[in-house]
Amino acid sequence: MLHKTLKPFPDYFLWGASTSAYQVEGAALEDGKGPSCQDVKDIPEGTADLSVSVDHYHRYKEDIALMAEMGFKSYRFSISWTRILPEGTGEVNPKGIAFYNDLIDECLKYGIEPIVTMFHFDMPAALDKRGSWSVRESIDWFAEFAAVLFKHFGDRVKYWLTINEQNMLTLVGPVIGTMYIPQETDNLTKEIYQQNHHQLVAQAKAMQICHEMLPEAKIGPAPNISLVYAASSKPEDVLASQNYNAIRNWLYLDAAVYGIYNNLVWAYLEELDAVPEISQEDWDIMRAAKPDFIGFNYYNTATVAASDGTESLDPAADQQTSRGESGFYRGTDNPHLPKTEFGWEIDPIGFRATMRELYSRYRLPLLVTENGLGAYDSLEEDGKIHDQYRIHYLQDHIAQIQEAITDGVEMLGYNPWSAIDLISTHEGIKKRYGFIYVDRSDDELKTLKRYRKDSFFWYKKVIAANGADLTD
Ligand code: BGP
Repeated sequence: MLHKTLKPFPDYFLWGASTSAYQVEGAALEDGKGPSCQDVKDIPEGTADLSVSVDHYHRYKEDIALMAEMGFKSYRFSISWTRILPEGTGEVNPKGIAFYNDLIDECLKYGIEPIVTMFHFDMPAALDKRGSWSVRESIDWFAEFAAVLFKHFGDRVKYWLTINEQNMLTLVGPVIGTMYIPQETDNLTKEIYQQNHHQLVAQAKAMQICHEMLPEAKIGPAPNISLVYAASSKPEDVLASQNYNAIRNWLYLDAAVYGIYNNLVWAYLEELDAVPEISQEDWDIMRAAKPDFIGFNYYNTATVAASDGTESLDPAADQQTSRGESGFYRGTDNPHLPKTEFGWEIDPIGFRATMRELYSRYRLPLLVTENGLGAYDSLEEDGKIHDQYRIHYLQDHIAQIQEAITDGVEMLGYNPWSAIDLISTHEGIKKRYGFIYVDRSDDELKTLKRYRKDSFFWYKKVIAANGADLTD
């Protein structure tokens, strides 16, 4: 559809950006914080460890002042579970509560709406020792944590996100350092989908508790959604794209929104003898819960062809690189799309296609919780960072949000990754995403000084014009 006139961004549109606790805060074991799985994992060679990250824990005031200077209407950050409950359950750490109280108040001081992710890739190490998401108790652990958050921060936080990228935890958990693998298992797929099931129920419980405790608040999931294209118009390729769309995307949202398992995923799990154990109570909890909006992270689309029976899951595949599974789909490159320096395809039009599809399937407002370009940036001698490539990426994607709004999609906001440079999930700080540059490398902490990138000044202008001027 070629629109003659584009509809404007709504007045309430939440322009901002995102971070996550373990990637930005540092202070990994300070002020009573317990270790999370990220603090005890093996650090990929040549990448930064997470003990200091970019020191947001000590510099959040300066960082939020910079976000306010850009005109942010929202800041999406995650709360570290083990800063609040060092052992994952039980005793609350008052210093952890104090830190997030201060962070929230600092945002509100500038009129920045805090958007809080409850869980972003950082399972408490103490709970991993107790079986992590494998065991049913994990549903209660998460519900306990959720209630603590709502109790302490619910008077000021109106937007909540449950689990960041649950689909990536399930599909590529080992690459992002989050996968808990029990020592004895003869069917790893079943084990993974059992963990996934417990997360679905835990999320549903958290949504229910949120609505009971905070009737004014809004809560939603935050999966990584990439529309999956068929590699050709060959009918077998189209079926493969439906398979991977269901496995990668719809499983998570059909469960969150409708409390059901997607039928193609169910058939896939049956084929693999990996249907999880589901109690009647689980179904009841899932069906009773309903999100208020859908938060989603978008980096690019995926493309798949029919399986030729030889595919096996590539253990190095990450959130956005192609994969395949014998009998179901075969990941391919899309010859129409360019790639980033880190090998991720770039597809702004696919962003619009993804928003259209999401809205027509679920009819809930959409909040973009991540989108962005990971690149090698360089700090010039005059203190400038010329990240034109990032401006172009963001321009093209924001333009597609306006197309989607004109298509009739209800959009709540745009919170790209990331507000400030931080440590990537598995590629260190050399892969930068921020509007704010941080002076550190993977092996040296340097000054940790903050610098405004060219994209900082550009985004400030975009926000001031409420998206009506994207030019640089
Ligand atoms: C998402 C995660 C983020 C973030 C981002 C970029 O999958 O939610 O935590 O890191 O992707 O990914 P990466 O750091 O692997 O480049």
